Amino acid sequence: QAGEAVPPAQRSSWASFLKSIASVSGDLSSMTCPPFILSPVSLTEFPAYWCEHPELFSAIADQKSEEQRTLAVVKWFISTLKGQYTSRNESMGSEKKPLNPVLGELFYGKWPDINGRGETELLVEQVSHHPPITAYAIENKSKGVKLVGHNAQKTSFSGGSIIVKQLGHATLTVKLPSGDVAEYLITLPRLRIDGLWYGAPYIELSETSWIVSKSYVCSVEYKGKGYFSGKTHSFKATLNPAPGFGGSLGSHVVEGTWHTTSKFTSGPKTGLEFHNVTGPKEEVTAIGGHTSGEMGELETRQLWKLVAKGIREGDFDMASREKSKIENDQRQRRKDELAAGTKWPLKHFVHVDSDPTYERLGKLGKISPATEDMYVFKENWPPVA
Ligand code: CLR
Repeated sequence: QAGEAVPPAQRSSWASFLKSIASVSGDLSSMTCPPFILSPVSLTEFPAYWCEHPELFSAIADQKSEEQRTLAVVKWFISTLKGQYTSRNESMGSEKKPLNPVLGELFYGKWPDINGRGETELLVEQVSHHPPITAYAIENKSKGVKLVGHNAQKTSFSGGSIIVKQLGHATLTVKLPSGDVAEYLITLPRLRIDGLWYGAPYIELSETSWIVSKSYVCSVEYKGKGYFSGKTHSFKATLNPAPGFGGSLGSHVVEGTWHTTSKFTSGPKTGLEFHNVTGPKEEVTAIGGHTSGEMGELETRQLWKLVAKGIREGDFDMASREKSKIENDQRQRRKDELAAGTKWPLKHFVHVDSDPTYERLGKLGKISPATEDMYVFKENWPPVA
């Protein structure tokens, strides 16, 4: 039944929200939603999903061969999908609308050094408000593994679902004992948000994403219920040596469901388990960006504190009052900048129009578009004084 999962008092507001998304396409971030669907967490916290298994991230550095390292990268990548795309359903009952970050919003965090895996640090900055673009850097310095990327979304509406095309990409680099740096270009899957009619949205992934290095091309195909395995959240990863590496490196195919387990279905490891995320995950520890350990006013949990409290405690009047304050303050800042002829300075990133690594590696995977812009990470870590 329509709106089954929607609190009765919010059903008409949900119905008009659905009507409006059918007509507004492109950017859903600033649309007004009924309170039951609001999440108290800003999109600037989402890059933490890349490291819910810190030991898989650091293990990338411990591999002895290019083939093993590539498998470790793919395993880490697949193991992040459960958090990225199903965790709101697990923690809040359905997919929700995250808080829409303001320009310059920041999030700093870390995962501690346990069992010699090294500490991993996370830094996120909202580098554009309209359209929303989030840039991040995740680094395990002791192991020499670093992920830098940015993402944005383009949304449309089709057959009752929201279709989200992810723009942006990430580059994973690994410092090798030889002094060389291995680079892996990572692109992102397409999302379909289903269950809207009932008021219980959830994500299914579709199409193909890529992990490409100079020696391997890995495609990850995503299918939902009723496709190749018939199961929800299915994927098939195919790893093939890049042109010129055919003789020395093996091919592998892995199949399974990304929110549970998968195994090798072709190649020398056929039958062996590949990934398994049925166990616990490790949430990030948020840290204040100041050397004193305090959070600045643009740090996400400080900025949205009262809005989040309102949403969590069902005090939606307070939530919307506090949200308006933030938005008005932002409007004023942009006006002042316009009047002064200045531009908000990014703290940790520099925007450039093209990414040479993306162009070079993207070609091997026949990834389109042929070029993308990027946010170069300024290595002034740790954060602010
Ligand atoms: C952000 C980047 C992360 C993966 C990810 C997961 C969930 C996505 C989110 C991204 C972008 C914003 C998103 C969200 C799910 C719902 C939300 C598409 C891609 C939209 C804006 C809200 C739709 C509102 C309905 C739930 C009512 O690595």
